Amino acid sequence: MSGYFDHIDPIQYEGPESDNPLAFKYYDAKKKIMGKSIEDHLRVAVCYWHNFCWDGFDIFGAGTFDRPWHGPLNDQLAAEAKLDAAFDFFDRLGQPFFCFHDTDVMAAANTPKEHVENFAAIVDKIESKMANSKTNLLWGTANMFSHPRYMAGASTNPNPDVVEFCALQVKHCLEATHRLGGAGYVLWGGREGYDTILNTNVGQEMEQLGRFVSMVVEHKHKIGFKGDIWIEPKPHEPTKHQYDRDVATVYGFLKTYGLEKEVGVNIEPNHATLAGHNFEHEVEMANAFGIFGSIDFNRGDPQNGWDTDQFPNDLRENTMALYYILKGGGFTNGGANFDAKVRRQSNTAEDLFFAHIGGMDLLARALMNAADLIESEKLSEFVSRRYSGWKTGLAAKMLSGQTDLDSMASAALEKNVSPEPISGRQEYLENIVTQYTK
Ligand code: XLS
Ligand code: NI
Ligand code: NI
Repeated sequence: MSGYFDHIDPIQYEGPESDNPLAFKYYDAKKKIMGKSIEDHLRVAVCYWHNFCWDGFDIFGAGTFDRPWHGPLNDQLAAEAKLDAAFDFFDRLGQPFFCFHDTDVMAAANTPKEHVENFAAIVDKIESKMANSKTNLLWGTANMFSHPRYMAGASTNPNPDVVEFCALQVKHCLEATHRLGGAGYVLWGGREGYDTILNTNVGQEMEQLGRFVSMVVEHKHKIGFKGDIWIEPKPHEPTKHQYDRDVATVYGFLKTYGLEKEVGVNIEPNHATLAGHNFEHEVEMANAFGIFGSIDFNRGDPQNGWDTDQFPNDLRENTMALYYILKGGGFTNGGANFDAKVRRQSNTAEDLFFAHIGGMDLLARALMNAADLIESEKLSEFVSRRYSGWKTGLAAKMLSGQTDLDSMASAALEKNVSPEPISGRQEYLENIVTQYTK
């Protein structure tokens, strides 16, 4: 037991009138919204990496956090101390899930054999921790971007030996996720891409990626893992051009390799921003393609162009996102992972709690707004009226493939009118969102 969080009592719901910064004001876990509890809607997960692994370093300066489990040794004892601290935090915050990368939880390893042994040793410990905690596993993932061996790519590396190492990591991490009852498994391809076309065979790399993800899916079925597999899109950073650019690009990739029924997406709002999209665009694209899976909730900073991974605090943006998430049916296996991190100057135990309490309160509030918007049917009625012309006649025939260009052209000639432009009513609709953002 680290003792690091001892002075912080378990976080309780106290309601919007509370002035206690260490209490929930909106996240009332059991409160029912559209027939389902807030906890079951949001399926909040705490991520291991930013909270318990990152020590506050940035490229200009050393770590600032001085957590007791960040000793000089990255060995099994340090991994166990970190695990104690993580579960102590989970139990005090009371969120239902956590997420991890293999290398977040284990003692450092260099050789394949060491990797397998060190990972297995900590998975045993995680399993016993989970047996005494209410925290479940939302998803696991293999870190195939930090170690120097991955500098030229993970499964898209020109060197097949590196891809074998990837296979080893993913096999063990997927099996551990299965054993720990994880709801999903994530593949984020931070190094799956290239920095310069001059040294890269893009076609070859795409073939590698396609076959690799297919092997992951095959292995999932082989071991009987019933959870989902999700790719997390991101356009760049750390690699200049990343193959999993955005939801639409991922869908194209999945279609190409016949994986669109097997793999979904884990959307991160700030990755959407980096790709030039807004958050709800990515959610609605995933809904449209039927590949919506999970969310890594965070925000970027409008004044800079990188992945700041900050906790969400924009009520309107998240009301919109939750609206489209609910509209698509909400989370099934996925959930709301906070792939978000406190700032480097927020170096105390309290700061970790303020961040998560703020994020959970914000999402609970956005969820209530989104549910009100859904129930009011104001947006959905407008949209369905706007497309109502497609239900009958030639328009319906076009969609079902029962007409052709000739017949459509003749129909236009027959009517012989230039269709009147119809207002898209953007301001009217934006005002509705403003009205429901409360
Ligand atoms: C990095 C990603 C990463 C994934 C998990 O930008 O968000 O943290 O969520 O590998
Ligand atoms: Ni990110
Ligand atoms: Ni992420």
